[in-house]
Amino acid sequence: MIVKDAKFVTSVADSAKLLNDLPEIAFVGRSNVGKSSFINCLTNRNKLAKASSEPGRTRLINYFNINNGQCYFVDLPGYGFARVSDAEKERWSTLIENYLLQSKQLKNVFVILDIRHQPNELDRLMFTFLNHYRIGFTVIATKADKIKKSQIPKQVKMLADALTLTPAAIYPASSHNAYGREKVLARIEELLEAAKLYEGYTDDDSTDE
Ligand SMILES: Nc1nc2c(ncn2[C@@H]2O[C@H](COP(=O)(O)OP(=O)(O)OP(=O)(O)O)[C@@H](O)[C@H]2O)c(=O)[nH]1
Ligand SMILES: [Mg+2]
Repeated sequence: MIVKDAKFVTSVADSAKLLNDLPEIAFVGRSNVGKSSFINCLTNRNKLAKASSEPGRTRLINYFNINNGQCYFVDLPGYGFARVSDAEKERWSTLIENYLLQSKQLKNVFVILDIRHQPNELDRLMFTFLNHYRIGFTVIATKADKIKKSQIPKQVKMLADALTLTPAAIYPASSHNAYGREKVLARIEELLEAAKLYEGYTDDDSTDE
């Protein structure tokens, strides 16, 4: 996929107002792991999604229209941010959960992890949730610029072992130097194409009645 155009569309605080007119790729992960930065990296737009060194920056579901209708990238609030009230935590997790279960056009969830660290308890819960509801996902190991290039395969293997995945299923990346960007964009293209094929089988748009 070549991102030629990316536009913010809307922020949604209520799962009754989810969009459903384009295929969606959603970005989830721990608070401050780099979800919004990764969307900016993929779209090559510095300030499209609001990123911040303060955790808890993204508080709503943000939709970005990619290439004038090819798909939405959906930026979600992070999980596991300690310094918000229990009520706010509950609101965010309900919003994330409702989004993942109710969005009609969700094609794949990109789970963003920090390449330096083992998945934590909340990351594991997320994978259990996605597996349980059979929601397809892709693992992105970001902040790869924070380690030596020679260490990347070792860290990818560490994450793959922790998640019982094959290392090939994990995409190392960096939003700061765009490492891994092209492979992730190719993956998105593949997912969108596969979703189209699948729709071709399920939609009855045949002309011979
Ligand atoms: N070195 C490095 N820093 C990164 C990378 N990606 C994000 N960051 C930094 O990590 C911090 C958090 O980035 P965000 O993109 O706001 O993270 P987020 O996951 O959207 O955070 P919330 O919306 O609060 O959940 C910022 O200070 C970013 O500059 C990366 O690939 N490399
Ligand atoms: Mg964010």
